[in-house]
Amino acid sequence: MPRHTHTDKTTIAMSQDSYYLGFDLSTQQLKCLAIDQDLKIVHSETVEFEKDLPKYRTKKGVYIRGDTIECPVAMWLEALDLVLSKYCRAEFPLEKVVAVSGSCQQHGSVYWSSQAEALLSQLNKESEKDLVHYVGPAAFAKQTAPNWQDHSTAKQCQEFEQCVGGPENLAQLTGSRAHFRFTGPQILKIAQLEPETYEKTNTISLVSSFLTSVLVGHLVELEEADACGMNLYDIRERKFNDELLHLIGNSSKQKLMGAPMKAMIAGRICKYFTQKYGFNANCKVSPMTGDNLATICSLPLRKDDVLVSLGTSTTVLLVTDKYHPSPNYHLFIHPTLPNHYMGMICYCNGSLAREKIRDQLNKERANGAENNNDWTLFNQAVLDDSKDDDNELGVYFPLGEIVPSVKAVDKRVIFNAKTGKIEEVVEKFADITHDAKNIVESQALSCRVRISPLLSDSNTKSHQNLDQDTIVKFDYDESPLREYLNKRPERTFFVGGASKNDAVVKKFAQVIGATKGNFRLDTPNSCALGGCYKAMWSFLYDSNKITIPFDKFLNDNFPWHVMENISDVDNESWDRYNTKIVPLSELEKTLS
Ligand code: XUL
Repeated sequence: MPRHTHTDKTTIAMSQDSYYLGFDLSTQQLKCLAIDQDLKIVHSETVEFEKDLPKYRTKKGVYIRGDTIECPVAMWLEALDLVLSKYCRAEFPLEKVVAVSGSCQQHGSVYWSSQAEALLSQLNKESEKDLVHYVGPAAFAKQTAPNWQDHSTAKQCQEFEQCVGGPENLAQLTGSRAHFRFTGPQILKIAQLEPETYEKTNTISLVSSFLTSVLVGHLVELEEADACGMNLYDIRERKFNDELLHLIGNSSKQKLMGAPMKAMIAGRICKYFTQKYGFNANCKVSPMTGDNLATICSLPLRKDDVLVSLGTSTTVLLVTDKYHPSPNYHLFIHPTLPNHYMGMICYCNGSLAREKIRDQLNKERANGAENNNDWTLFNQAVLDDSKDDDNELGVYFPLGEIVPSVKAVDKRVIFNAKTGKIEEVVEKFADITHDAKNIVESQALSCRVRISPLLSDSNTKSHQNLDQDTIVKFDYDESPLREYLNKRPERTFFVGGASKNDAVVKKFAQVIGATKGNFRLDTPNSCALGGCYKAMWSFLYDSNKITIPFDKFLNDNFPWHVMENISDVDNESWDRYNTKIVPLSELEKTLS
């Protein structure tokens, strides 16, 4: 494991023309990205499952049967051959690839038969036929892998939570409460409903360890960070929880290969790939990880840095050394930084909720004229600080929300700015421009209060006129207001479609209040790129070419020119939102 050294900026002493590959095995496609030793993207190829492999008849990469959503495993094997043959067709020098890693959809599971090891071992000898020939149906006890979109495990989720005394206990143990898609409940469902399949299963992989196993030509253990997406791994103890394993069945521990892998390198790429595609026999495989985990590796994130992905929904990822789990979000072991975690908060209501207000505003102001996709009026309202709205707060959840866990609702209130108490619930504010400002503010404020317990003290002076002993409740956390007044991220990075909207990111940046800057970047490749960086750092560290930890390595070598500095640190604005914390807590208490 890396030692934390404090050397100056590193320069990487490498022979010229070394390349690193990052796979991204996601729901709809397999991408493979190559970077050079300067971290520059030099090549990319993609296989789209529905379009390029139509014989599997998937819809957007999956089979849907009611609540059950699965992917054909053989399709992934064919996609791997296809994406690498595209590299060969493009005459990319795969012999110069020093290391590979990658990103895979999280939670999905692959059920190998007792013949799997023998069949995989053929990949160490032969390459005449295709992967699906060697690793054919006989290698699997089940030909499909449950997909993260599956929601057929309500019963098993209940059993998981009951087994350890409730959602809070499960979150304390495994970093998350039970979720339909999490692999433990998925495996339990198979053990209960398909006992023959479970019996025939010798080994269970996550999608990430499946791909690593194929690349090295033998079964490898789960990657530890991705194993935190199973509701089975005791994060503090760093081992599978025996009670939960017992709930699934006695042999579940053996099927999961005992314990996850902690090594940086899983092995060398096997002969199949060297003979068929010209990889170098020394090419190292660093364990693939989950896609969100790879995403945090794609940016130079250090402890107390936050990544806000503004898409249809909003996702917040952050790096922390505080193990503070909650049933409302997820904690995973960090894939490349020892003693650190990745926090992940998933909101349902993001862009769509903002678009709804934008459309209403446009309709009202334009007298029905069609200018619906135009953000001009909305953005003016968001940045208009002349409004008399310091005592207004609104939540806008056109879809049921995950954080807080409530049904679809819109609610607007007027509060007392001194006490924070809600004075009145109102149907409407003075006009709809207030909603534009309030929706962005409350979305950002929700992020701020949820990340707060995961951040270090920032030693900033803040609002003195508030009663700092007032107890504030968000989800399962109850603490004095004081706890929220001194916790600020160092840097916030904005990605995703809506991060292109200047007003939205500016407001989020003001409310979240990073102390060392706010950045934006356009990253269509983040998962695969995280895989490339993981491959590169793991290889260099493992072969003693560098001694610095991953975060320093990436900060020193990151292509910063791709990053836009969007706004400076704004202490005054941040301070203003302190008065809205108690009212938000009070407002959320009234929702169900
Ligand atoms: C995370 C999750 C999704 C999948 C998508 O918990 O379920 O982000 O990883 O690929």
